[in-house]
Amino acid sequence: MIRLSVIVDEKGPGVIPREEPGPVLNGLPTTLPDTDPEETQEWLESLDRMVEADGENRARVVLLKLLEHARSHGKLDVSALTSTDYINTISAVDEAPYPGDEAMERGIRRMLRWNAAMTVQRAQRPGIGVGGHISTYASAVTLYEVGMNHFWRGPDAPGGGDQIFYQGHASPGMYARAFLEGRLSATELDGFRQEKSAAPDGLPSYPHPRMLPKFWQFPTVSMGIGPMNAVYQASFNKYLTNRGVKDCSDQHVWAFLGDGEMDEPESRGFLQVAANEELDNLTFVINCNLQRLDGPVRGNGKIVQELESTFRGAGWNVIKVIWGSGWDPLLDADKDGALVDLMNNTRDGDYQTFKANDGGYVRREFFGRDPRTLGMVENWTDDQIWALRRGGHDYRKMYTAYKAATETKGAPTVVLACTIKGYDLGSHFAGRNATHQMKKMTVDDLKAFRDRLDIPVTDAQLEENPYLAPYYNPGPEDERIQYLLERRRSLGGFTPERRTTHKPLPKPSAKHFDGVKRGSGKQEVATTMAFVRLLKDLMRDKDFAPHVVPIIPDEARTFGMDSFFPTIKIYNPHGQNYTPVDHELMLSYREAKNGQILHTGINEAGSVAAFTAAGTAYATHGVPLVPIYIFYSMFGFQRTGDGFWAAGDQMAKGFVLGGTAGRTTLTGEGTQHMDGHSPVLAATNPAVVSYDPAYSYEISHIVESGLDRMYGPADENVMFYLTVYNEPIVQPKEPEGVDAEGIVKGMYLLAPGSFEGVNQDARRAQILASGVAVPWALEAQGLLKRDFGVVADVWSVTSWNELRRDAMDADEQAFLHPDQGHRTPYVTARLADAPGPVVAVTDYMRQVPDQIAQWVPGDYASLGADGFGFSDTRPAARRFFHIDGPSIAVRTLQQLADNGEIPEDWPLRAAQQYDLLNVNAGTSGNAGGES
Ligand SMILES: Cc1ncc(C[n+]2csc(CCOP(=O)(O)OP(=O)(O)O)c2C)c(N)n1
Ligand SMILES: [Mg+2]
Repeated sequence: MIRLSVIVDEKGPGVIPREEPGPVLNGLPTTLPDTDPEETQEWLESLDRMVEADGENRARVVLLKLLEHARSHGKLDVSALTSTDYINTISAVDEAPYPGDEAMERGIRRMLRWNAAMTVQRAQRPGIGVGGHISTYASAVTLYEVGMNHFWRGPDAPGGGDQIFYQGHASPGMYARAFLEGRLSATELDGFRQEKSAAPDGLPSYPHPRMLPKFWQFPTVSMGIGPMNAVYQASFNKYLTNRGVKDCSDQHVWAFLGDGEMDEPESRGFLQVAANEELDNLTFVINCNLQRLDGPVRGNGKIVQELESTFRGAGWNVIKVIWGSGWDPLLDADKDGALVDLMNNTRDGDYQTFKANDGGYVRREFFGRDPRTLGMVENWTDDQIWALRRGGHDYRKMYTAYKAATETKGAPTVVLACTIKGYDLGSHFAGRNATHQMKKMTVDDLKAFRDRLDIPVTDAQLEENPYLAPYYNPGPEDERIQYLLERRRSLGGFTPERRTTHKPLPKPSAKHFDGVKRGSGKQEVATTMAFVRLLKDLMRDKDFAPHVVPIIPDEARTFGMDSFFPTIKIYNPHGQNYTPVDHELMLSYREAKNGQILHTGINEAGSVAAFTAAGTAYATHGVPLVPIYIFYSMFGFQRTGDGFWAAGDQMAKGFVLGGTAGRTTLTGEGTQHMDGHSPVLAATNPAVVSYDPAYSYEISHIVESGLDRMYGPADENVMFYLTVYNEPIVQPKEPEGVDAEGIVKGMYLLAPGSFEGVNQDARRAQILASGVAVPWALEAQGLLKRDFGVVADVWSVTSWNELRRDAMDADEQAFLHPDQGHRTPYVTARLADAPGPVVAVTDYMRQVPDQIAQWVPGDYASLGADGFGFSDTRPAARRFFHIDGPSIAVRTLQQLADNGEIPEDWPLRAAQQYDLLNVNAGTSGNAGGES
């Protein structure tokens, strides 16, 4: 029987209970026409005879060969198997000759193993005890070293360097290598996980570019982010090549992942992207040590087989490296398939247990399960059996796999390499369930480890203090070190290494920022449209335009960006091989190989990954780019916050636009769409500078300042987040002499209250509002004056968060340098002379304006849309949350009444006058706007 499945269960090992022929899982579609049933029957019977005469195994081999042969015809259109036997994909006879000096490389691996383990061990010394991981790198050394010595191009390689996503918690291995390469000192290794207390020699626990910017390129340790970002990095490299921005055709993306990590939905979520785009510049290497943190990944099943099916099904090229060369003669002698059967039918949980025991156990519990396999090893000693290795510890097998991976055209490749977690660390570590978390070796562990690795360290040195067991670096004269340096030189330099030299970004000329400052005349235009208009104007700048990377997850029409389709076109590596249904229209759907728009589909996570690749191209490729990623604001930081966190770590630059923002603005969409908190979430990311602009001219100033901060002299690694709305309003012309500095810093006086028609001693108040709430504030200003003679000033607060950060910075300075005086925070200074109580309002939860509460002089009250959103009209929703014009007016009156400035019954009078508790009485807001 062809084993189509991957699960071992009690009904029959190696087969899931789907033996019955049927139309759905195992059978053929019943509609398949059989034009010659007699002939078909003859074929079936000849198969039956073969099973009888030559046995099941032989019949199976013939069938598989037949299938392979049929596929090689190309025209027969027979599907591939989704999984193959539990053996290496590339057989021993097809192995490539190993190009390296094996003894030399063995010596290097040993030093690396030792130094990586000692980096963690020493970090447990008394008084430090900062943790770390030993077993992961121990299992993966060979996977890395074959790449380091033979495949990975460094940054000086003629076609540019490869991009390698190192498995996060294998970082001690990368540090250990940099130590042998002379790039890191022993003092720096001793600063592992002590980034501040050991500064300037501290090393971050994991790959964090922001923390070690000249070393790490890609943050990976939040599981699932690495696989996502690697797919999009590879995709983006092709995009750059296809657009003619930079030729990346000699650059390969490698992602090192854990088998446990593959359980994250993100890890498998973009396999189809890689396959559809034929990313043959991408290789995943999955370290299948069969364990995750707590225990086995698939104790009852087989993770390698499961992953093989998943990847094959998605269209990847799969290379399994399960067994080391020691198994080759056994497999060669396995004429009746007994050994392969055994391999197929052994569960991962048992494989793990074998390697936590000894050779005798493996003989009994593995080979002993079938007399034929037991016979195969009858002349072997237990030690010989024990020396049989997993494929991921066999550098020749790994070399062959990588070679095949890099030579494959038209598809991405995954290498599934089997290893032992805690390999070579001794019986306390290898294959143990607790091994992931173990970070301390005993003196005996250390001695045995040293002996196995042949490291010249004495017993006395280890006994003196096991937590100060010395590193070992024989120095640059040593032939192994020379070999290692020569290998890296010939491959184009060290990796990982992060560089940031890039050409300057051509700044768009000032006139392109001016168009939207003229306002929209009588037309009502939402701020989203205003932004798109600005973008269009900026794209007229011929020098700047090619640097823009618009990223849209299937919302271009919502945001009015479909007008870009025919001009800058949607990127598709295959071009457009069909006639678009709307080809006769001006705004036709246009895909092109050199398209500029990254249209990611309904895929916010992939969009952030693409944003990250584009926003860090200044470093990864030396090309300054400006990604502009626009999404439904509810599906941004909430859905993909961890991706943005990684983008911040990777120091991405660019603009993110939260479209259809606000809790009451996206009229009628309901609670999963009504964003009342994205500014709060954005505020948690220190790399994000967020704004909530009200008008198009504010947007213009903010975007200009963003470009300047990112690519001007300050060269800040920041992402700008702008919330933009879909509610059409008249966009005012920029006021004469507008306070541009205030717009960028976070607030400016938009509409000073007028005393016309009231006395100079009229009661005063300040209304602070942002984004879509500014018109309600202006409405309240009118009501207060008309109905109560109160003169209120209205401020547009473009960024509550920037005001807060500025104030925190002032506090920090005062705290640290009390002798240098206390700088007044911007918000405090602006409101210092503003008379009357302050009322703040937004279309978000109160926490947004409450950010600045402690720095506002005088009384402060906030209104907000706390709780779940719901579907309704804008005026009803605003009245419900009590954030509309009349609500602001009443809250202001309450403040004044509390202060004894007006009669205490005025607020109630006002509430009655405005019918405040009647949701149907709300009038603040327009209808219309896309959603
Ligand atoms: C999103 C996320 N969840 C949990 C963790 C904590 N964590 C770190 S390593 C690890 C186990 C990793 O197992 P595997 O991927 O198989 O890697 P191995 O060490 O076995 O190579 C876990 C759960 C994390 N880093 N990221
Ligand atoms: Mg694992």
